[in-house]
Amino acid sequence: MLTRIDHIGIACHDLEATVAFYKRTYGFDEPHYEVNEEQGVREAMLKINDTGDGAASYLQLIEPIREDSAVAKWLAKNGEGVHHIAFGTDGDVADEAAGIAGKGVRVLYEAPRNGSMGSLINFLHPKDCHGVLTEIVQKP
Ligand code: CMX
Ligand code: CO
Repeated sequence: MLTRIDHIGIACHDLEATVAFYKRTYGFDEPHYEVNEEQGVREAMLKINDTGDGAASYLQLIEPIREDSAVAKWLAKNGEGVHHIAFGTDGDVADEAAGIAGKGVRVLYEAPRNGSMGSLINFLHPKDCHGVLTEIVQKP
């Protein structure tokens, strides 16, 4: 079952400058930084709040580390802004994705891949989700 907004993914050109904006403007604490080579991004997870299922909600600021990454392509076309939303599941992300695929929505990966902070993730195609790139997240 989907139990929370795990994060909102925001694409940016300059991760440090964007983190500084969020800290200065809203008073966010220092984020968790991570590089996800497979996804081709460097990211900062800014915690918004803990959630009732024992996880939390974040802003995920993402900066491309490769020109051929999905985020670099998206930034070149759209400029900075909201790139995807991510729902958290309290169950197994593979089961969640299989259930959604059974409703005719394209799931992008055959098997879950590695996301932030040890999570397992998959994505749903934006063209099957009314224009929203949607990520499903299972916390470790
Ligand atoms: N939100 C909404 N629509 C999007 C989109 C997005 N983020 N990215 C692409 N699209 C739309 C495009 O506008 C385009 O629509 P039109 O045909 O109407 O112009 C269509 O989808 C195809 O887009 P494209 O630019 O040709 O890009 P690709 O098909 O090569 O890739 C996608 C699209 C979703 C398959 C690819 O971005 C992907 O694999 N995404 C999942 C991985 C990812 O985004 N990783 C970064 C985040 C990592 C993390 O969260 O940890
Ligand atoms: Co994400």
